[in-house]
Amino acid sequence: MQDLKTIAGQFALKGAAGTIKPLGEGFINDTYLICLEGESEPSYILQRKNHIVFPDVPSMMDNIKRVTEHIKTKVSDPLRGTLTVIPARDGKLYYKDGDGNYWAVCLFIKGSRSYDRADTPELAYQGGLGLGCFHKQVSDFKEPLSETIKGFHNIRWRFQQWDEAIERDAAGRVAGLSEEIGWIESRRSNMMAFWEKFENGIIPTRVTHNDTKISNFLFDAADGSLLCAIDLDTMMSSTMLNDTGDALRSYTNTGAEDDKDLDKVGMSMDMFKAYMKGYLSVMKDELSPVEMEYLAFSGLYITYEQVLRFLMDYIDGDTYYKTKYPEHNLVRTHAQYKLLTSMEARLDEMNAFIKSL
Ligand code: ADP
Ligand code: GN1
Ligand code: MG
Repeated sequence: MQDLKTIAGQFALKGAAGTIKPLGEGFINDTYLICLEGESEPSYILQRKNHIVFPDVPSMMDNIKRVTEHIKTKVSDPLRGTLTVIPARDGKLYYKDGDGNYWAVCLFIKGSRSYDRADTPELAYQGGLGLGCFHKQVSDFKEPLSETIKGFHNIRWRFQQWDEAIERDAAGRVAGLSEEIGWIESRRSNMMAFWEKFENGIIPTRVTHNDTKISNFLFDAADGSLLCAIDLDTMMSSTMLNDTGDALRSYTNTGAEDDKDLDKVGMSMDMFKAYMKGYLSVMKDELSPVEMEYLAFSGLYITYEQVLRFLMDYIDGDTYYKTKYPEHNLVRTHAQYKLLTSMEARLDEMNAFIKSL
């Protein structure tokens, strides 16, 4: 791999790159902070985009550029209200190095911070507001977006991958996982029934983010208020319920996504209420009755899908998600399953709260 300074030098930066340091805990891309020479504050974010996961990086960057330009026309501060893509010196939105790696740069949003978990209802409220604002900003974006990952939240496609993974049993782990596989199979028809409503057009198609965990939003470091949605690689056309679902999976969890202590994992109604208040304060009048009806269920859907994806990756021998230790994907599976059962137990309560709003 070329050295990072040479790679950064391919982009139209406002000076020479000084220090470049790794950042973050993302499971898919590699992220770095670029400080310009002589400066100690970062000015840019450099990312190596995982082109196995995202097979068409140029189209993905084109999605991001077009949607962020659209959002910029709607926010009071275009440099902090969304990402700003910095092109390469040849005008492309990415740079492909000699080893076939794809790189992209965006402006570092100064005075921002992100969180790994929501521990106050105020933060959950801001997060809900953030997703609501994002959905509203893109609601009149009518141009087609390319599908950056095939069937990303399409459970019909995920079941096809799942059946193939079980059949392949690449890591020889299937025999020891009958309980976990049962968790998936016992809910299969219920989850398919939901997705069929989207396939049949009963649930509408919108521009969606698809990776709305808390760390993919930036907040103002000074006052905690919402700035913008980031990590826009998975933006595609789908149902907004993917986004509320993934957000509920993330914001309402009282433990970590990969908590080994299952007693810590569960769904917090307080965070749920705060998140929904924030989200619906922007989106209430935009949603169709069927979207409203499935708002609470969306958390179950995406958490279920996440259990399936972590378990499937474990069955495949850990080829998709970055892992820190050999059983990591199985630990994630158990923690997300605990969260799922906790959500299931609170579904009626969640629905009642949404009605009350
Ligand atoms: P990954 O795909 O690895 O999850 P992200 O795009 O989510 O990468 O970035 C990882 C982290 O880097 C974010 O959670 C956030 O803390 C920080 N970050 C990313 N982009 C920016 C930006 N433009 N300005 C400031 N911080 C950023
Ligand atoms: C991945 O890239 P990152 O870390 O924001 C994954 C999400 C999962 C998430 C689980 C492209 O998100 O779908 O929900 O991990 N992104 C992709 O934490 O697969
Ligand atoms: Mg991220």
